[in-house]
Amino acid sequence: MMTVQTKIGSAAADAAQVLARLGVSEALTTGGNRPVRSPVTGEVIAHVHDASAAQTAGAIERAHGAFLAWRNVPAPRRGELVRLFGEELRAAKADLGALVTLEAGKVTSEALGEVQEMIDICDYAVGLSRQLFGLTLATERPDHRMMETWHPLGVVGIISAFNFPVAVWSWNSALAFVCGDACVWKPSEKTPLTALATQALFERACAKFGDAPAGLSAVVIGGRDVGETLVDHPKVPLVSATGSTAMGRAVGPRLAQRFARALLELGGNNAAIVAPSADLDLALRGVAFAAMGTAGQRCTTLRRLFVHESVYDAFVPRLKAAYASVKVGDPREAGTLVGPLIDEAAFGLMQTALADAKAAGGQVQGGERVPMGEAFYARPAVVEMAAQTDVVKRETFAPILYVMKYRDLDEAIALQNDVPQGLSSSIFTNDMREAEQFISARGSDCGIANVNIGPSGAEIGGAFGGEKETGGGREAGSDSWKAYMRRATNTLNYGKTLPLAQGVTFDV
Ligand code: UN1
Repeated sequence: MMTVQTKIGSAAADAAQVLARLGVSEALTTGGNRPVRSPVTGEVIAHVHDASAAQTAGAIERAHGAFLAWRNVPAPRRGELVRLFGEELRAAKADLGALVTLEAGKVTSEALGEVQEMIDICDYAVGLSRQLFGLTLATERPDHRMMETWHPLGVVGIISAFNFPVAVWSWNSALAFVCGDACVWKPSEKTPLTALATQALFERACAKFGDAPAGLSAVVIGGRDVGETLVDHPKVPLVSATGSTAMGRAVGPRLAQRFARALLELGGNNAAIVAPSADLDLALRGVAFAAMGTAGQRCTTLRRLFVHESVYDAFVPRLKAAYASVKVGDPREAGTLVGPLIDEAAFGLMQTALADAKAAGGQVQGGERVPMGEAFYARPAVVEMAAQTDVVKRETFAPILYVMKYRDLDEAIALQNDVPQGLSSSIFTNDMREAEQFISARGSDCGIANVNIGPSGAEIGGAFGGEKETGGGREAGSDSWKAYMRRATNTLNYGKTLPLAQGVTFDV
């Protein structure tokens, strides 16, 4: 059996120190009903307290009260709070990154990248706070003006997943705060500590800001019941939920039932195409990061690879060599590229998928457990498949890359689109026609379609999200802010007569 250096016992001590530096009160992370396990060592590192249904409803009511005041604060002043929060994140980047590593298992560089993504969206939101604009539209009536105004929406419920335990919250909340909303956050049950730390940093920013209304941001920890309270509460007009398609299928209809808005970021089953003209060195790096980074636990992770038959034998052996050599281990150690899976269940799902792939004729390399105490580490797996069978079409949240050979680009695009999910996609090619076809109307059907970069690792400036079972939501950049506001169309008559639209007459 392979022996791997373990650091059992050190994750809990590290977590306690980092939490203290981040300003999280010990009372929040000790003595609670819910154990928090570090995927790095498998140890329990804290016991947090679940919110009851009444406490969750109380947080929503307080947030609603905060919203009633916050909506009157000019948007650029609201931006000032987000600017201060961004400063707190800059100052605490190393500590919050370390906590992301301890709680979600990300390697240090990716954990710091996650905090950087929060800082980036704060900067973006600060600028946006002076750009919440509406249109002025031509009217058919003389001496009239028609325009759109955008108003704060209310309390935004945010349900986040373990794999981006803090960045995805910030995509939503940074925009929501400048838009004049309040936020109530239910973090993943697996990653409540990073949420509590983020909330502590936000409270520091509020103290510096001076007069932010109490309850503008709240964290409610718990399981499904807490999520349901958020989803069903009449004072929550928007719920932004990131997680599995199964979760979205439960949340979406409940929100629709009360005509609330849903912003859903659900599963992905992202593909890349390596075309005959591809720069194979660049493609290798792009594929390796997208498929093995974050131990295959990004919603944008590359899971399916279509390689043209003319470059298959030149490319796939190199890819397999990269898989065999990549360092799997403690994410805190320099040089580690693949950290742990989040828990035993994730490892189990990975093994089931690999068994299914083998049964379907797949040639599997990797996937075995790397022994490291109670934690679940696995070597990333590359699986050569003759066809896109059922196991390839389902999302397994683990580092498994299915590789298939293709002959014709139309066929490869059809296969890439032939899955229920539609988040991200990419093509590696130096042929301009192929690149343009891939991003055209008859190309990728995903919300994100890239050329010569992998499907993961998006910047915050673009709208992030996907189609089909990915849920259709768009977060972060571009015009995503509109989801956090309500639009009013205003028609103003500055004349002395009352002409009716469509030439209607109604003389009394
Ligand atoms: C997610 O996995 O839920 O594009 C979000 C990326 C990251 C965000 C992923 N910026 O991979």
